[in-house]
Amino acid sequence: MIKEFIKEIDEGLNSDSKTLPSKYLYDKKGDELFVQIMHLPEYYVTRAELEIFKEQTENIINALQLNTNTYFELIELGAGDGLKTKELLRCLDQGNYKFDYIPIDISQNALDKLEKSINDELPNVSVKKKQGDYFQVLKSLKNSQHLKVILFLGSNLGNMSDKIASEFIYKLGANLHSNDMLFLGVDLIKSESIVCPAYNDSKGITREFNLNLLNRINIELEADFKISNFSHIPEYYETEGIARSYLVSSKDQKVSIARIGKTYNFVKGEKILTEISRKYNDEIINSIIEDTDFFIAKKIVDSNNYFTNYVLCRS
Ligand code: AVI
Repeated sequence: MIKEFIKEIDEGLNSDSKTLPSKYLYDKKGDELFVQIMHLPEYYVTRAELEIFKEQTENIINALQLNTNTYFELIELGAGDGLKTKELLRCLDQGNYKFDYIPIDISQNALDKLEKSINDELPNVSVKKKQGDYFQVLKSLKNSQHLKVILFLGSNLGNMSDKIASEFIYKLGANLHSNDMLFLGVDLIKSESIVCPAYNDSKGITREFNLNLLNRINIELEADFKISNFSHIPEYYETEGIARSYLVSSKDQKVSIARIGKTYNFVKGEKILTEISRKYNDEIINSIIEDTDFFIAKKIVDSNNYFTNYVLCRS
């Protein structure tokens, strides 16, 4: 794990346009800050998808073509706090659907917390948590011939480039059978006036979330980043539809990373790309799934037209 961290940080800081992989934003502190982000008034993303799960639960079940006679496995990639999923689980439970809920996550702690809260709130729902890498777990589940419905929510796809997203969806399809479903939640392209504040909130939580990456490198790789010498600067243009978060060096400076044994130079104004958050429309989703085994069967949109949950069917 640490070897990969070292390698990826070194590669990112050595490249002509510096980058740091966004997956490293999520250490313990980063996880806590992201929970705060999800509750921020400016961060509409979580609220918009929650509205779909709350207000259109029956619609979701119909769009997925679930019926009470056919057992299915409801598999969620990334455990999260389950707030949205619990709305669906409640409705499936009340409707006497036959299913197991299988959350997959790399974090055992996140899974344990989620399982406990579902057991408390929905004691009839069977939770079969699986810790590990998404694709390894899906591979192990492939042997069962039961219908599978995969949930990949929260516009997590948006943190991947379109090429990686396409490969990701292709790999999901390779681990499924014909007629299995992927319920994919994505943020839609919208104006700068709505997206920009979501990545630059007035309380500065997103700023802290981004800068925490440098803190993490300081602690885990014994680096000497001076946090006050970097600013959080997000950019988004509606014409392109991609929010990018940068850390920008406010002066010429050198940073040493002891665990790598190297020093890196930063010039004043130099940017480090730490995260992309892609926003979508039908055309982009269609081009992403073009070379995969999925087609769009249905889509559900929130009342503001901010967010879409696509029902993708495995052909
Ligand atoms: C997890 N992911 C979908 C969030 C997003 O909107 O890209 C992460 C995030 N970064 C800053 N704010 C939220």
